[in-house]
Amino acid sequence: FMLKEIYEQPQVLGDTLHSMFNPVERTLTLPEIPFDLSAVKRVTIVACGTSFYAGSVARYWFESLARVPVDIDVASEFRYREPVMEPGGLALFISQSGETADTLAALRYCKAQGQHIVSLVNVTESSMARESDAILQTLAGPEIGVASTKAFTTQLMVLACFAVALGRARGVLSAAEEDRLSAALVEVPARASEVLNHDERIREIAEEVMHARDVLYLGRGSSYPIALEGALKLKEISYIHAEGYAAGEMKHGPIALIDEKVPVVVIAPHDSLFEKTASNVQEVVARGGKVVFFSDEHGVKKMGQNAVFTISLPTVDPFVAPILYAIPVQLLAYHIAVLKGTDVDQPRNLAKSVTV
Ligand code: F1P
Repeated sequence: FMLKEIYEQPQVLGDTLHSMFNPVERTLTLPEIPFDLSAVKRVTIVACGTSFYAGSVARYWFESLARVPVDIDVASEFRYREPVMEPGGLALFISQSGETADTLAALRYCKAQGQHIVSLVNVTESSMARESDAILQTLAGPEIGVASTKAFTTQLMVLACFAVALGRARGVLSAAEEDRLSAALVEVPARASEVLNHDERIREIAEEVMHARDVLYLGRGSSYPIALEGALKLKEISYIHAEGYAAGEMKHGPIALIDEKVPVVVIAPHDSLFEKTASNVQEVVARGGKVVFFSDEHGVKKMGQNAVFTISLPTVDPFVAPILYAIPVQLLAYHIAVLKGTDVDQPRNLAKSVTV
């Protein structure tokens, strides 16, 4: 199922986008939100696992495009730390299943704190959807593979549209900026198909990486949660130890782990943070780390010679890069797991939905 679901992504990303975006009039229409988005002073995002990383990307989008303060936490911490919340905030819960126990408990806590409750789910007949003031939905359909793939990228698509809508409602996005962002979103399904063309090359990279005991993933800005998600995917299905780090954190500790046996997967679209990430890559290379470099034409031209493996992904507006860069990290984990002979659809110790 996992590979099938990875390959469905261009289609379900298009379906999800078109449920919110009119390509002819180039306007974004969200499902009905029964409260005033323009009055929202704070957004709190709560989720678990891969859904938490989708929320972590959304934090960058909400802050930069809507200039709204954002809190984010994993539900298993949030629900027990009893956060202080001003009534009238927007609390956003992200869950493929809509049934994850910790996320549901966090939702109920936020409701008691007078928050407007919005859930982003794949399944609208779910507990979270029922208990929410507004529902955002991916059109990915139910996901069968335990490791989340199409749910993640479609969650990102919805969150990107929501960020634009929030920016517009708060009056911080100009019409020209909204046009640029919309154009970038419209391109995503076609660019996602192009990313899938790198599948065979990623399988070749997997043949090398599969022998590692530890793998590090690095990213900066909105690529940082993609690094975290890449590491999670690899752990979940191949049982190789992997960690994601903010690229700039390397020198604060993790760089001590680097030697010629450690593959370092770098998520580096050529955006405004690229040069900073590039200097982190040089630090890794200087210590013998084997860099797997996911970038685009510009990025590969500048830094590719430092990497052992490079993949040149389509050049896109940096806004939508996290949606596209999620796909090669899914494929890398998938191929490593298949080469190692693990059951990618039913990884040991994992349940699709954690309801207790
Ligand atoms: C959250 C989640 C999934 C993960 C695994 C366990 O589920 O952590 O991201 O792949 O299946 O549960 P959900 O709240 O998004 O349904």
